[in-house]
Amino acid sequence: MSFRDDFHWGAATASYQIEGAWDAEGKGPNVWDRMCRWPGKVHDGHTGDVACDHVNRYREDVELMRQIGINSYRFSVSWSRVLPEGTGKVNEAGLAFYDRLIDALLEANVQPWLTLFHWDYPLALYNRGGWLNRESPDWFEAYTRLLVDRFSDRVTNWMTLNEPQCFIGMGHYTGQHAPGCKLPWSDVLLAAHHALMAHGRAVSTIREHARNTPTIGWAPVGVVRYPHNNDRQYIDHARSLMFDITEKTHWSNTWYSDPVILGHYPEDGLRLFAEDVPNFDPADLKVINQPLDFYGANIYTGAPANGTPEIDLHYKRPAGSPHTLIGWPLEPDCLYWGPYFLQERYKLPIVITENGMSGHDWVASDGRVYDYHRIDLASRYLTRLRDAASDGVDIRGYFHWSLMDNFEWAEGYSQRFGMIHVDYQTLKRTPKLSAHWYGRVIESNGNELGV
Ligand code: GCO
Repeated sequence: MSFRDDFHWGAATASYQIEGAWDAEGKGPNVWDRMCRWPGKVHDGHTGDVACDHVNRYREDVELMRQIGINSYRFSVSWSRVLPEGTGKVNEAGLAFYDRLIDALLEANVQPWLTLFHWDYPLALYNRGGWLNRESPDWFEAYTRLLVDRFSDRVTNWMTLNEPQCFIGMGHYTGQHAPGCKLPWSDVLLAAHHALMAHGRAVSTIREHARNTPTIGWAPVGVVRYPHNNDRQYIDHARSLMFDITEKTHWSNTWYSDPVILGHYPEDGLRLFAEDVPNFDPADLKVINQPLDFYGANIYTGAPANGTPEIDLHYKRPAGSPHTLIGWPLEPDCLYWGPYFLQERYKLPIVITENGMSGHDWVASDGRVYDYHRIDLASRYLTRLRDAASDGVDIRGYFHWSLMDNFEWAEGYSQRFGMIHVDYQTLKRTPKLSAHWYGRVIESNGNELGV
């Protein structure tokens, strides 16, 4: 068995990380535009002002997608580009940009997969309380409606939120990401609750108003654990490390996905967070819990479980273990067991909405980019994903993060995640060896994964 014939072979990006044109043609500022201007917050004072200049170079980028041979492209819409104040006045020039992008994708036979929110929250709404405001789900619903009315004749694949664990946890608890808040747990959980309501309202809006039958999912992230061998006890240990909430953390899978898919917050989390859990109306859970068509999983790494309590959440690897430039350990098994456990718990088809690595990639003197590490990593991870598919996990697609090098949030441009190299001075694009390799993988529908 291999991947399905209709497998979605894709690459992913996000608006703030690639678009640039930060104040062009009526776009309003977002929380990242602001945070990049605070000294010390982003590596070397980098900003997304220009990024990959994708707003002006999208045609070239779509042409590169066509050349690589991907059939699906995951991107996000910049909320404040289409609604400069987050609500109310519509910026036609912003919508027109996404019209052009979507049309170019369809012309190139690349299916658009649209993420509604990948972290670039409108500053005007942040100034009204942001995710802490009980009205924030209404704002998100109105924004969703605008996109559905405009794009659902051509877009059928929708994702609501990207990684609530990050924009809530790192944005509102640790403060490393925009909007840069360090709030007490009670506020963090309230912001999370509103974001989950926004998700639910968006799903209902898409279902109700899309012109073509939509396929709807979301793209959370979370801890992935795998058994160190296939003994029942290790499998059970890995599952419990992946799903049980035993300490206060914003990385939990279940705190976010249980309400969304199972309709309730997890008991262990409720006990642990106790008085910090917001006093919400039980009817909120009905809003949050909407049927989904797939579970989008962003998976980069994981850790083993071998049944001994010391291999707990804070597993330390032996010295010298392989890891990527950003420091994430090479763990191909996470692309078998992550989807396996997620499907077992949530009973939804799985789409890998992100997977990839950052490396020390540069253009060699012969003009090529020799990113053998990325090829090796993707080959090993895809092999395990294919094993999962053969063993019956319903895997619908794989989106490599990222199509091209881009602005890696607090790390600025120091981390290159792309299959296409971007020279940030000239904005020249150079497909890396991995892009050529990925094209061959796609041609063989994942049967040829050799390096
Ligand atoms: C995330 C985001 C992406 C990142 C990528 C690499 O997972 O943090 O979805 O925007 O750039 O994951 O860190």
